[in-house]
Amino acid sequence: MPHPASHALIVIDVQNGFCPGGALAVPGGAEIVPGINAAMEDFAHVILTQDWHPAGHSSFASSHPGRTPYEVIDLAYGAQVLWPDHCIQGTEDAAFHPDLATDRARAVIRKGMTPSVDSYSAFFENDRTTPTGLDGLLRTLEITDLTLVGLATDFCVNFSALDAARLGYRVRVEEELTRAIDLDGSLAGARMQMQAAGVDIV
Ligand code: VGL
Ligand code: ZN
Repeated sequence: MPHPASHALIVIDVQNGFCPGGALAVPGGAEIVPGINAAMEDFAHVILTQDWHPAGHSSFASSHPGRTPYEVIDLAYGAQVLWPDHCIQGTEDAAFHPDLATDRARAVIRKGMTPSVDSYSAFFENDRTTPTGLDGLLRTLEITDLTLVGLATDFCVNFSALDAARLGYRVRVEEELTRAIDLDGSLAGARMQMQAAGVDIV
């Protein structure tokens, strides 16, 4: 069923780096690609996000001597999980999954480009204040309703959904078209946070 033009599909980080074989592979990450391509047909507006880090990014464990991936450290803006080096600008790891129907996208929002700040959300960097520009794009297109799909449910999809709800959008997460990293219960935590924020998880 097609959605009205006020409704956009936001496809979060469906990149090689988050699919099996990638640097930060999410279990089953590639499985959601056909369903996302099919969902795109129902939307007038499709927007993709792309995790797009400079080499040596502060979210990489390799940038912090003595640290290993999945440790949590304190950065200037708060707690930060350290990740394996992933989605470095211009690499195959940062490219979209080859089967993703990227031709349908109106815009690609790149994030995580500030060397000292990570960015899970499609709207704001992890300092929760530096904008990516997505909110302005959606507002000028008079979009009020968002459906979120992609990777990973408990990080970039969750943070994007929470920011979208805070900004006043009606937000749906199509859980079948997401996959999670699930570190220490982060998926259950993400579901609770999204529900508390009024996000519709379907
Ligand atoms: C993501 C961890 C680090 C994500 C991106 O797309 O969920 N997670 N960078
Ligand atoms: Zn990242």
